[in-house]
Amino acid sequence: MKRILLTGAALAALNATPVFAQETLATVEERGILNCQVGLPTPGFYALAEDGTWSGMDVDLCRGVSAAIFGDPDKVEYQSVTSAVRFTALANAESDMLSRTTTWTAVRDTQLGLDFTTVNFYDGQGFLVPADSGITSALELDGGVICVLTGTTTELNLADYFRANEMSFTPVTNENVNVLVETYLGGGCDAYTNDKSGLAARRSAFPSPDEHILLPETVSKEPLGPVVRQGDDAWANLVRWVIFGMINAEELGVSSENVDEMATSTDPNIARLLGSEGNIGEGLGVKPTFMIDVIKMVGNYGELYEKHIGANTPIGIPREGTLNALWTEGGIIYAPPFR
Ligand SMILES: N[C@@H](CCC(=O)N[C@@H](CS)C(=O)NCC(=O)O)C(=O)O
Repeated sequence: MKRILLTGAALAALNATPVFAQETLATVEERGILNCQVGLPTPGFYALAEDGTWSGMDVDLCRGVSAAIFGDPDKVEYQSVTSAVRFTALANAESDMLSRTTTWTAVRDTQLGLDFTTVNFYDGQGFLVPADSGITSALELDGGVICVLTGTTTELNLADYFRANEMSFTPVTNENVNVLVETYLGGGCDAYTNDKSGLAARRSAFPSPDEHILLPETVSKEPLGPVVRQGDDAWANLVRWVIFGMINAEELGVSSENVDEMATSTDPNIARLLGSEGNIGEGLGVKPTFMIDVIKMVGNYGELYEKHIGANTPIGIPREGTLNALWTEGGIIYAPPFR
């Protein structure tokens, strides 16, 4: 009996390994829909409106891939799952890509059967506290109760940071970010910790955002980016080069506003990006002018940033002078060339 059970488990494990290698694009085209995994609705990154439409920085990467494949940014079905189950859901092929503030780490990249494509936002972990708590530094949180999301790098860094600083803490954990935020707002913990972008996003939806402050410390590196299943390099390339295309577009001054005029540009870098010269699309399984659709229908990297999370949005994450500025402006947003 035991042997039979073991055999069953082994078979289940075998079935879970990707039999989809090199077939994702064909599967998506045949289905006519891109299955894109996001998290529980989060302002700025993957926000859900009352009418059921999704929007945000990470959602626009799904839309960009959809535009590249279908010439339509909205052939996407969004799958909203918690951080704790995101990798299993992707590995089981419930989605074609995951685009939801996920940190690229060695273990995730090498031990889960997954592949990180690139980084679309450089972040770091911070702490949010009530302004009237009087706390001004994370080093004052010794002995505190900290709200932290299960299944995240946040959980691991929290333990590292307190241990490194010889401080103690009591974690309050939950898989559901909404439950955790309610706990924090109800006074159930002294601080809420997450990626700083995530804290800004959540705070923007608080009843009184001004009553909460972000402490100055950044306690980790959180390079966030989309993830695909390992074993389909062509698919990983497509996701990666759509994002590289959005970054190159910003660098070259090509936006959703001017892309039609730019399509006839004689600048060789622009001509290759927009497909009037060469055929980068061929190696990706899409048409030569795929980036025209992506930029026209979704936008360049800078447009996405300003629209969803920039200084003039309720999320209000400044870009200038940060890692997320273009490399030509002192940041590290840099894409390899289209050639
Ligand atoms: N970057 C971390 C955590 C990312 C994370 O989960 N971010 C926030 C952004 S607010 C979140 O709560 N997302 C909603 C969810 O968990 O579904 C990781 O990859 O483990």
